[in-house]
Amino acid sequence: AKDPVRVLVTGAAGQIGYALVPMIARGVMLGSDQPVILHMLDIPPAAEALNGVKMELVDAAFPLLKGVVATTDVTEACAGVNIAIMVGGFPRKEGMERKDVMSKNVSIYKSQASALEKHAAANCKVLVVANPANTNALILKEFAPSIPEKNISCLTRLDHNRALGQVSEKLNVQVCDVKNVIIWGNHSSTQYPDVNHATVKTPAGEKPVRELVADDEWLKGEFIATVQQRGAAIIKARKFSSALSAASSACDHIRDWVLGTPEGTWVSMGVYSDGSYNVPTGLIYSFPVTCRNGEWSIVQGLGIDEYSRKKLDLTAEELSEEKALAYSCLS
Ligand code: NAX
Repeated sequence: AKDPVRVLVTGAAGQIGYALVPMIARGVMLGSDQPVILHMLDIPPAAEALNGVKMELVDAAFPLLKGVVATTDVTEACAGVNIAIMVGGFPRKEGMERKDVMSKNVSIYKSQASALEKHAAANCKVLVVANPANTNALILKEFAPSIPEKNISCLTRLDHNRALGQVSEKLNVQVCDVKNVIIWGNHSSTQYPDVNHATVKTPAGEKPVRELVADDEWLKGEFIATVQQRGAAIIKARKFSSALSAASSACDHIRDWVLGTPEGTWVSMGVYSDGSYNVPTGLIYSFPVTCRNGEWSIVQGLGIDEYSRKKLDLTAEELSEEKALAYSCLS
C-alpha cells in the first residue's frame, strides 16, 4: 500500500474548506488508491467550527483518511505537508479600501510562506485559492525563497472549468467532449477566457469551437463576460460565493499537476511567468499548461491574434498594479 500523503488546507473551517476536505478524503484529489492525512488550519475565532469539521471527518469513516490534524498553530499545520491548499485569507468587507484588504493578505501570506518554507516536506506543492489569488501566491513565493518557484501556483481552474461549461451549454454537447480553452492572466474580472484553440469531440472527429460556434459576437461578448462575472452571479443567486465548484476545481488542479494531464489536453494554472507569450516575468499569471511527472510546462507556440494580445496585456497590467500595491504594503 502507498504511504499517506499529507495535505494542508488553510481556512478549513470556511465554506470552500467544508466542501474540499471530504473530496480529498474520498480520493478525488489524489486518486482512490492514495491514503491521505489531512492538516486543517484556521484562526482562533474559528477553532470550534474547525473541530466540528474534524468530528464530521471522523464520522464519515473515510477508508483513505489515515489521520486529521486540526489546529490554529501554523507550525503544526505545515509540519511535513506534501501539498498545501491555501484557502484561508482576509475577505473584503463592505467599505474597506483595496489597500487595507491587500495589506491583511500580504501579512498572512508572508508569515505562512515562512512556515511552509521551514516546516513543509521538501518538494511541497502549493496551490493558493484565497483572493487576490495570483498576488497572494506571488507574496508566498517571495517569502519562501527555498521553495522552488515551479512548486507555487494559484487557482484559475475554476474559471477554466466555467469556460468549458459555457461552451458545452451553448453547443449542447457533453462538457467532457470540450477541451483546451485557456484562461489567461488574473483570477479577476480582467481574466481573458480564450476559445481560439479549443475543440469539441464530435462523431466526425475533433472540431474547433470557433467553427462550431459561428457566432463571433457571442464568443467576444456574452461568453467572455459570463465567465468573468460568474463569481458575482453565484453570489447573487446563492448569497454565498462559489464553494463546491471551487473545491472541485482545486482537486482538478492538484490531480492533473501530480498525476499528469491527458495526452493532447491542456489546463489553465496560475504560475510564475517565464516571459512566455511576452507576459512580463515576475508575475503569477494564468497560462495553458500540460503536466507530466509532477511538473507543469507552459504550452508554447499558440497563435495570439491582435484582439487576444490586448486582452493578455490588460490583465498583465492589472497584475503589475496589484504587485505594486502588495509591495507598498510591505514597507
Ligand atoms: P470563508 O470566509 O468561508 O472561509 C475562509 C476561512 O479562512 C475562514 O474560516 C477564516 O477563519 C479562515 N482564515 C482567515 N484568515 C486565516 C489565516 N490567517 N489562516 C488560516 N485561516 C484563515 O471563505 P470561502 O468562501 O471559503 O473562500 C475562501 C477564499 O477563496 C476567499 O479568499 C475567496 O475569495 C477565494 N475564492 C477563490 C476562488 C478562485 O477561483 N481562486 C473562487 C472561490 C473563492 O471566491
